[in-house]
Formats: sequence, structure tokens, C-alpha cells
Amino acid sequence: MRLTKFFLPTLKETPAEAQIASHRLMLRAGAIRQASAGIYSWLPLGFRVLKKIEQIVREEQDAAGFQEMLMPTIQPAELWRESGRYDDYGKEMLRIQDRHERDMLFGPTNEELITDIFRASVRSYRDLPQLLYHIQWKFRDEVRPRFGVMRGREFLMKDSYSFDLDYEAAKRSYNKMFIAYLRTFERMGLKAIPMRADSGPIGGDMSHEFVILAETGESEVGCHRDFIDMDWISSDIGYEDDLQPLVDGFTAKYAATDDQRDGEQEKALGDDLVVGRGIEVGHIFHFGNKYSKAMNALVTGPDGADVAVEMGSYGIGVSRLVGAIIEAFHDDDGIIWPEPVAPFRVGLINIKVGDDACAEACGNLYEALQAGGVEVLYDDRDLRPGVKFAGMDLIGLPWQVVVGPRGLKNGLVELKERKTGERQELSIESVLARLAT
Ligand code: 5CA
Repeated sequence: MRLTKFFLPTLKETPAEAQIASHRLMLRAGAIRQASAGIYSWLPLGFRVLKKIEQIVREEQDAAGFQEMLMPTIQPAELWRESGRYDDYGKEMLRIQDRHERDMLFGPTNEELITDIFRASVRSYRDLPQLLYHIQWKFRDEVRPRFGVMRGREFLMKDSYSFDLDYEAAKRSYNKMFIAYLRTFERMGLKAIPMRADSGPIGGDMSHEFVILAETGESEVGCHRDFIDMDWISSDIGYEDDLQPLVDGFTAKYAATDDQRDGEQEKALGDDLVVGRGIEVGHIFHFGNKYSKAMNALVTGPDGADVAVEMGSYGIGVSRLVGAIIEAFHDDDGIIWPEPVAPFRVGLINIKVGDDACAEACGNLYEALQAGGVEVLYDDRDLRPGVKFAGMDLIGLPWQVVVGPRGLKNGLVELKERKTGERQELSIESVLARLAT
């Protein structure tokens, strides 16, 4: 993509309303624009990142055996009256009436709708488990939308749902998601610590939040120091194997979100206790038959008797992750995207537009990188080099290739790694070799 053609409305000034780095940097880098409090448009740069995150989430859900589908954003109120949550949800739910004065709502989550789909078509224990997910916009009319996409009113969530015959089977589904979450966040370069959590309005008896430690996190969390340098999931996971020992390995050590923290346990940890602020990027719940009972989602068991199915739901804040990743990876100059989620892998800077040799070298590099499947943003604007360098640092692409007349005389261009700031003068061929995927 040539920058002269790319819609990248960067801001020079720091927006006054932005209190934390990710919000500030997303606005400055032209990644998002606020439409109304807690509601954002995703501009091309931000949208590319959102799509990359979504794709990683999708691949790991598929690998764990969950099937993608898509439910609507607008739901009928009746289903929520059946579960009893229509009143419980209070002002956080955006309620709408259609032209026939039927009560509708913009979904804050999808337990009711998926349970309705399940009960209409699954009748026998032989058709279990059912493991489904979708990636869809949600709306929660938060009292205090803040920190940009971190606590929005409209936000993109991946939500999965499992239906099983009994507790043991439900636990297997829960464990699949537990491991899939660790792998998902790890692929984005994040260490998300699984913490014992409160299940809140979703209900249920088993729940973990996946939390990234960051100064700007919304809540205070406590965990064992071992989580900080723990070896995360590696190698291949067989999702049909017994995952319990693996999950136990992660849950044996103390890690708790604010309302689950235990003074005594923390005291006993002594120097091994780490207390910090955390960002919740995922939350998984097992809630048994809370919804299946209320909504009559029954299957015939092996003994011929009807049973209300055991359910779990599993959320990832896809749009929140964009902010969370920036909180984890930035410096004074801007964003530092981890490669797997970067909007482009390489920023190519021509520092002397109008110079034939520079234009030719850049053109060749641009073509060759793209031919090799490398995503490149080519800054071909006629601006001062300083402005271009600052802009490239701000948007945080992992690699910068700087082409200027002086280096080119010796057949050299500069390769800079955004993360370390390290620069190297290399031949065009070496740069191409280094950046080959
Ligand atoms: N039904 C369950 C699981 S599917 C559920 O709704 N869980 S949740 O409330 O914990 O939300 C799942 C994830 O969505 C959270 O872990 C968080 O990462 C993200 N999320 C929740 N509220 C917001 C919000 N206001 N803005 C951005 N992301 C949010």
C-alpha cells in the first residue's frame, strides 16, 4: 500500500480526552475515531489490526474443535424474559422497539439466543457435545465508557458456547477453551494469566479471567511470581487428550482477580506475591444448567430420561485486545506492534521523493516484498524525512526500510527494527532476504 493512497489521518496533538497510552496512540495513529461515547469507527490502520486479531482467535477456536457461526446483533426480548435476565440486566442493556412495538435489544451477550437455537434442533445425548462460537459486535451501555476501545459501549467479542451431557463432559469443553485461550494470547505476544474469577451476571461455579498485567489495568489482581516467567504453552496440543493435568498446572498456583483475592493466601506467599493492575482480555464460565433449565433445553440421556444440558460460555474481547496489546507494547514514540498483529510488517520510507535512484530502489523493494507476500506500507509522500520517521515510529510497524541517496550510492539501504531501535546498513538483496516470510 502506498501511503499517498492510504487513509491514515494521524494527529499531531495528543487528544485531551485520552487518559491512557493505548487510547492516545490509537487516536494519534489514525486507527480509530470516536463516533459517540464508547462507540468507535475503525479506520483502515486499526481495522487491519482488528482483523488480524480476529483471525488468530478464529484459528485457535477452530483448532480446539469449535465451529464458527454468526448470530444477529439484535435479539428479541422474549428469550431474555424466559431466562429471567431481561430485568436483571438493567440499564446496561440497550432496549429497542420495532415498528410493531415489539421489544427488542442489542445483544450484550448470546447465551439465550444460542440456547434457543440448540433446543430447537438437538434432542439426543448422542449429538453432544455441541461447540459453537461467533465473533460479533456487542452493546453494553456502560455507566463509564472509558479508555477508548478498552471499555467501550459497542465492542467486538468472540463468544463460544458449549453444550454437554454432564459435568465431566462440560469440564472437558471448559478445558479445551482454557488451553485455546492461552495459545491465542500467546500468539499475539501476550502473557495472559488465568485467574480465578467471579462469574457475575453470567452465573456458574467455575470461572477464570485471562488477565494481562499492565499499569493501566482497571482492577487490582494478585498472583504467584511464577506466572511472570512461566513457560507458556508450546508444541502441539491434542484437544481430544486429557487436558486436565495441563490445566491443573496453570491453576494450582495462586492467581486471583480483585473480588476473589484472599488475604491469607497472599500473606503466605510472602515475596512470591505479585500484586498489580490487570486488563481482562478473556473470561470463561461453566454455569451448568442455569439457562438450559430456565429455557427447557433438554436432551434424552442414555437411560431415556430428559436432562437439562450442561453449558459453558467463553468470551474474548477482540476489540479490547487492540488496546491491551498497545498497553503492553509501546514507547514514547508510539506503538510497537508484535509481528502477528501488525497492520503491515514493513514500512518503506523514501527520504528523497523526486530523486530517480531513490524512487527506483523503493519501487523495486516495494514490488519484491509484496511479491514475497510481505505486507508493506510505502511512504512515498513528499515530506521532510523527520516527519516521515516520526510518523512511522508512531504507527509502530515492526520493520522500517529507509532509502536515501547517500546510502544508495554504495548500494545500501537502512533496516530498522522498531522494537529495539537497532539499525543496520544492508544491500537491497540482504534486506529482502531478512524480511522474507
Ligand atoms: N457471555 C460471557 C462469555 S461469552 C461474557 O459476556 N463474558 S464477559 O462479560 O466477561 O465478556 C467477555 C470479554 O469481553 C471480556 O473478557 C472483555 O475482554 C470483553 N469486554 C467486556 N466488556 C467490554 C467492554 N465494555 N468493552 C470492551 N470489551 C469488553
